[in-house]
Amino acid sequence: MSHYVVTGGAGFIGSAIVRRLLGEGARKVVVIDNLLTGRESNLEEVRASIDFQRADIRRYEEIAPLVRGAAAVFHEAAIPSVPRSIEDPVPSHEVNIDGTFNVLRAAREGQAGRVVYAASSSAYGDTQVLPKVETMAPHPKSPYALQKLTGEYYCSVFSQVYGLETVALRYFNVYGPRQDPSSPYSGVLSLFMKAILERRAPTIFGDGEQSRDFTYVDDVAELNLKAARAKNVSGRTYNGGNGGRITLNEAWALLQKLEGVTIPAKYGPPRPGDVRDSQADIVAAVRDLGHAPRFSFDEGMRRTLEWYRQPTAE
Ligand code: UD2
Repeated sequence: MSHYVVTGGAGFIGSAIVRRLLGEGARKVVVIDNLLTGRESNLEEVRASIDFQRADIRRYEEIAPLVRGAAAVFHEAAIPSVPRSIEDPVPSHEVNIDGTFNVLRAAREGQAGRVVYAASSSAYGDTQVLPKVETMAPHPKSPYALQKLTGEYYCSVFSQVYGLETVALRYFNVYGPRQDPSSPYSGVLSLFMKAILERRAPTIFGDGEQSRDFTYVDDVAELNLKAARAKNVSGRTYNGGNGGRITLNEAWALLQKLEGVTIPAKYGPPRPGDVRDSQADIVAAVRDLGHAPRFSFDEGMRRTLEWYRQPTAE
């Protein structure tokens, strides 16, 4: 029986893909995760339905037998974060570039069906024009952005020269339940959620007028499944965003409104490697993959806040 593989399947986005696959009736889902940032608790309610393998994508021999013959591989395992990659570039280089190469090699040698790769909107860097379209030249501003872009190029080259089916999805600041707020490198909205529930001021780096196309995790999981099925897209890269644009000041204001509190944010210096504005043009993803994001920012934030409010969250 052919199976699905989700690398980083115990992580925030990977576990959402696992749940979506099972929801669609997938009978065998193999999760590859080294639990560096992933957590088994993210898979708690589906634990009995999956094959969890604690393995590291940096070690080809660990992952090759697991990937062999897969119907599709969703490659989510990564060390994210722009500032982490600046402060400590070696681990993210090894995981994001060497690890991605290993996954592609394992898929090719093991004759897997298709690799859907978690790329990043950071590849664009600062562009003159918004929204950002896939035809724009990339301008990575950090090791992380470059590493994720390199993965895209590897996907495209494996498609061209080896005939491996690949699709890269440039995620745009994904947020939602299960995003881990426990590290200074965590996604900003998870840090905002934790701060508001603890009635603390968050720190905003810069003036807070930088903007992001915050994309709800279930919309990204759905897009992954569509990308695994779409026809005539091999080797291509698509924006996996929502299409909107919210400033950090707006996001913090919304959380204060939802909680009925007034807590002015603290402001610190701008963060090195930061992109100023980010917004996805989703025309190509809608046309070729059937992308159809369902969650408005308000709705996604409400759902996410409810999740963080649970005593078992984190
Ligand atoms: C980048 C990518 C995103 C994804 C992510 C993975 C862009 C535009 N986006 O997200 O697609 O690949 O990397 O890590 O490149 N901030 C604060 N206070 C905090 C933490 C963050 O103000 O306590 C700011 C930060 O300076 C930035 C914004 O919030 O301007 C978003 O930061 P982030 O780390 O959540 O995500 P970002 O945009 O680096």
